[in-house]
Order: sequence, then structure tokens, then C-alpha cells
Amino acid sequence: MATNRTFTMIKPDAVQDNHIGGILSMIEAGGFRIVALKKVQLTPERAGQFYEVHKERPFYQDLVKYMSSGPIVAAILEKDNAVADFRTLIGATNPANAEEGTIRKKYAKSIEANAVHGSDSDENAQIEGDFYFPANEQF
Ligand code: YYY
Ligand code: MG
Repeated sequence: MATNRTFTMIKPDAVQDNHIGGILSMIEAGGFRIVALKKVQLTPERAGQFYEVHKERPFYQDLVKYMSSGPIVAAILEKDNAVADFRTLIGATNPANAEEGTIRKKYAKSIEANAVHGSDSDENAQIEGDFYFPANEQF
């Protein structure tokens, strides 16, 4: 299991608002290498599958609708301590609580449209990366 990798998505609002470059710049400046990268639009079914762990939560239906509302950018990232360091770089889920200098502080619009996803464990980083990228697209 790759413990030096994490997975991210740049969410529909941030893509729509032309922040792909700004967010990827912050990611590279934070010391992460891009192992895999693609722009793709999820169907509601695929978005539902990705967020299946949250299916009993009250925000699930809205989240699935939002995440399938436009293209996203998916990426696998590599760095020592990738999962934890990336959670620090993106900031709190609710941008009202995100620290200065974090991606969500700069780009998030709301708790739902919070600019980026970041994996919460090594195990989920592996599962989420493989959800988007076959082995021959991971470098
Ligand atoms: O890992 P992270 O994205 O920071 O938060 P999660 O608790 O895993 O929730 C996933 C996703 O769901 C969050 O990025 C936005 C959305 N969401 C929401 O719309 N409303 C909430 N009260 C909590 C989460
Ligand atoms: Mg999460």
C-alpha cells in the first residue's frame, strides 16, 4: 500500500471559476508531485458511488447532485506523509473554519462547494485514486 500518496478532486465550482491552475500551483508549491491528472464529469451514479460512505448523512443527495453538476479535476499526489499534509494544505471542511494560507480559505464558497477533496486515510487514498485511474495512468 502506497503510504506516500493521496487523492484530490478540484470540485465543480472551482473548475467553473477558472481556479484549476491556481489550485494546482498551491499543491505543487506545497511539495506534492502530480502522479495522475484528468478532467472528467461524474454521472450522479458515479458521484454517489464515490461518496457512498456518506449515504446516510443528510447532505448526501445534495452533495451527489453538486459533484455531478459539472466537470471536476481528479489527481493522485505524492509526498512524504501525503494524506495528513494534504489535509493541512486544504484546511477545514467548512471554509469559515479554514486557516489562512489553505486552499479552502482561498477558494471555497461554502461547506458544500469547498473547492477540493482530500482523502482521509492511506486506505481511502488508494481506493479513490484507483476509482479514477488505471495503473497505467499513474506515474
Ligand atoms: O473530508 P472533507 O471533504 O473535509 O469532509 P467530509 O466530512 O468527508 O464530507 C465530504 C463532503 O461533503 C464535504 O467536502 C462537503 C460535503 N458536506 C456538506 O455538504 N455538508 C456537511 N455538513 C458536511 C460535508
Ligand atoms: Mg472526507
